[in-house]
Amino acid sequence: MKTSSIQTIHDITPKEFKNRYLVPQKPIVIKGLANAYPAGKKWTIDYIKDLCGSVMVDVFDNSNSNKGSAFTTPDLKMPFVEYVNTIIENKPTTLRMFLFNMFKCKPELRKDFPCPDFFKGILGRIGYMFFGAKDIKVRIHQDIDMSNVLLTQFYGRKKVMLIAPEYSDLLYRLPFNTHSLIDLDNPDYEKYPGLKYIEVQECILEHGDSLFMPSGFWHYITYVDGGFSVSYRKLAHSLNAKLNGLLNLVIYMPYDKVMNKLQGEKWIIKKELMAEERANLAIAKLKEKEQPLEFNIIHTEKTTLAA
Ligand SMILES: O=C(O)CCC(=O)C(=O)O
Repeated sequence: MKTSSIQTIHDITPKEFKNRYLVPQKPIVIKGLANAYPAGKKWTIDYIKDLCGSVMVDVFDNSNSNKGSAFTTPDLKMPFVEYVNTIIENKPTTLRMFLFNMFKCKPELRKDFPCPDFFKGILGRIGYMFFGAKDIKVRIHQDIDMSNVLLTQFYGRKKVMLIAPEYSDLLYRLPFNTHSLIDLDNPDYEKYPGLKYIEVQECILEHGDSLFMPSGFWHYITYVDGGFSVSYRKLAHSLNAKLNGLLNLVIYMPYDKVMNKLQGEKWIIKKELMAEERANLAIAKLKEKEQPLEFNIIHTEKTTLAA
């Protein structure tokens, strides 16, 4: 596994974003982007708590591993204020909130942080909030609709690890969904040898920073502190990714859900075996590519010695 840091910049124009990052599908951190908007100062955790405190929110339990399939049904419902207090007080919890549709709940928030110009598109009006306590991990996944994502941090720090979609087979992607069972914090190279070949790009987001996650990029997130962020989405740039997103939503995810219901653990084992086969094939292809090079070196050395 090779690791590098995601490039950081301080400013960006729509043209630069399109040419340097969106079209080549390259991740980038834009430092302090939110500070150019009223939300940069205004959206403290207490402000959000006071504004949305009485709203009943869906909460998901990370300890309910939901092995190999998407979290779709919340484990609990509670007043927002109750959940946010666990973050503010830094209390340990396995509960997190994701895909909280903030603008539906409080439309007045939109003017404080509208979708930045360079990221505008037909999905630009959908803003989701994500909340988590210190040390919460967001398991490695791709977003099911394969959209591009702009994730902006407003409170606390978050470590994000990204892996390009071309490594999906080597990451042991489970068929029919967008998850993998590998643990990037403790990569088990014996069980998952494909991990030796993947490249991870990482960053730590602090207050106001925005991360562009290109379409289909795998992400694994650790809440360094309790905190919250907001994401905007933009349709995938390539037709292929758009089509994959659509297939995930209308065919693969519903099929996976039905099979989970019908076969339970058996279905997961089948998917794991399929993931392993795909990874072994990808490893064999990589080795095949390396071989002619080794052969050439040995061959050249022998010819030189003979001369
Ligand atoms: O920050 C989080 O809690 C999760 C973010 C995420 O997975 C996403 O934006 O797709």
